[in-house]
Amino acid sequence: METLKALIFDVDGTLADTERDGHRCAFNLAFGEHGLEWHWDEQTYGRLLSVTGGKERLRHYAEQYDPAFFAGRDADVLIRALHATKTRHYVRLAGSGRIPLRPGVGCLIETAIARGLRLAMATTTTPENVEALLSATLPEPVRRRFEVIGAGDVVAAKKPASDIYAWVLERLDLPPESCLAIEDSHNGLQAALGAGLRCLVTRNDYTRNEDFSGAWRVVDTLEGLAVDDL
Ligand code: XBP
Ligand code: MG
Repeated sequence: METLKALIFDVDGTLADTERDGHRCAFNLAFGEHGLEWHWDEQTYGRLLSVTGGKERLRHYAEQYDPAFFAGRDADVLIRALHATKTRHYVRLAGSGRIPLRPGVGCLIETAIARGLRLAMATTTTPENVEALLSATLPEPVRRRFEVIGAGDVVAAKKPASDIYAWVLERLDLPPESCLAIEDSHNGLQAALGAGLRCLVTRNDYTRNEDFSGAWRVVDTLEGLAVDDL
């Protein structure tokens, strides 16, 4: 096995339970602000997570459950406006510090830095969201160590497509064999595997029963994980 040189972290569901406690709440606040009677409870949102990307998820929901929403209007404009409101709410929620890192995440990041590993992120979410979450949860000298952050629409095809990992690997200028991806979901795992990466999966309440075939290891928490074992 090649020497490990970098860790590439997914954000949502991996660093923190942002889906349930952040994105879902922000979507619901946006629905209220736009006068929509939509509401995504925890269970409904769990099902909607199979569609990655907030704009893509909104479009899917409207097409499936409220097709009249688009009648005679420009769907792209509507989705973009709704999503911009959602992002504003998410940034405020995440920025307030009420979404903590999952257990073991901060420690793993700090130990990785101490061992000289390079750090990056590969996520489907909007860049402002990453910035808000990191600012509220990690000290600035630690945040600075993430040298590549691949987020949102920098690639056309979101996870489970491997494009975002390919984008990050290219900027790290490293082959996939010398990196480890850390993901929480089936879609994220597929994206990492598609880019040739070894992938550690840290499951959460939303993803516990998903198919993680092909993962290097599957754990329920990053707590107690030794960098030397990666
Ligand atoms: C995360 C997502 C994101 C968030 C919403 O997937 O699917 O879409 O739910 O973010 P992953 P935006 O953890 O696999 O990267 O609304 O900013 O798109
Ligand atoms: Mg995720």
